[in-house]
Amino acid sequence: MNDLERIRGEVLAEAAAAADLDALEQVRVAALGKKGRITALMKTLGGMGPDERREAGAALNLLKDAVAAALEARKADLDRAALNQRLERERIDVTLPARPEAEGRIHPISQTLDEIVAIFGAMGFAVAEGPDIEDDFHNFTALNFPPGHPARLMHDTFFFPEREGGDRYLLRTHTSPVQVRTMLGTKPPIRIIAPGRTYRCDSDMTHTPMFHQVEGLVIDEATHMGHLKGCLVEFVRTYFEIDDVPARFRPSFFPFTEPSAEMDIGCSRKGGELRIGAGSDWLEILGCGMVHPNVLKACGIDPDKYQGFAFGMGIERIAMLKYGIPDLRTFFDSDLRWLRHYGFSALDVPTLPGGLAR
Ligand code: 2U9
Repeated sequence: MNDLERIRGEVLAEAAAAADLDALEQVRVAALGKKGRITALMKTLGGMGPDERREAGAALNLLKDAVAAALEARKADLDRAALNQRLERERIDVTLPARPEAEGRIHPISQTLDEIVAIFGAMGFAVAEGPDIEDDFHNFTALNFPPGHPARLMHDTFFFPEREGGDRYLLRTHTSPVQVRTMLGTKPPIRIIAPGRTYRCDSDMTHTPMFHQVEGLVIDEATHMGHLKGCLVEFVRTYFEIDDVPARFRPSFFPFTEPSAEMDIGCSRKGGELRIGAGSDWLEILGCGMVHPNVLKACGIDPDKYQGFAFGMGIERIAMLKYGIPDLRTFFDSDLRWLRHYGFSALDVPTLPGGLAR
């Protein structure tokens, strides 16, 4: 018994003295490893009679547990100390002013997104986010895509392998699941925009497998199509910084809105150059509509009491239009010369009073 007490004292002292994780591991191996001193004592139990073994076994188990707990506690101390040391070493002063001469540029997608957030933020919209990896319910079923509906196929979905039980995760094909999650978790009134990455298995001159969307959702007891029109006309005028840009709404179809529309803005294509504003041509800019009652129901909202509108647009597309970027695929090339040309200064944060883009 005295031997066990002595071993316990020695191992605990060695653990306390271990200066780092490697030294502590050596203490553990010497005590509890395959050839450790406590393991060796455990092996002697086999040669004992039943009574002696019961008594010695219990004592050895106590010793083993005490040593394991002491090693664990010391490891937690050393881990904490290592982390503190690292935090101290990697400390940066985030209050230091940014260096204007810094060469980094803000990517046009980030800039456009910040502009969109500034515009809708001023109208009282909050930003909502959700996971890129989604399930069938949030990406399709809740949005009134019936099983087997052709619109599901049109989304060119990236699916993950089937799980036990038959269902499979997918990469969201639009940011709409964010609005579904918001409606399931919040009581109206709701006024959000949902910007983020979306994925479709499509790649050519005008499509990339990952692209960015921003969608919006307003739900309350009184919002109607007049509000949708006013909100979106205000958005395009502020975004393109043209006060009198003409706008028109054409009937369209989406499973999740009824009625649905596409919004065009006026432009001119004279001389092969696209100019947004008054002219004889139209340019499609976004899709929108009143949220379908089936969608409200699927998201736990009473369609007899609440209604509202939704809209969606591609961020690359509206960035290309505003900044004259001709080729969609260059957004994802990580070409520094392109970024120096089309990128924005880190200090030019877009605000409505300060101006959106300089
Ligand atoms: C909920 C209810 C309704 C979002 C909407 C569109 C119209 C639309 C496309 C524009 C170009 C996607 O990037 S794009 O290809 N989107 O036209 N999106 S209404 O409607 C919703 C979303 C969520 C719960």
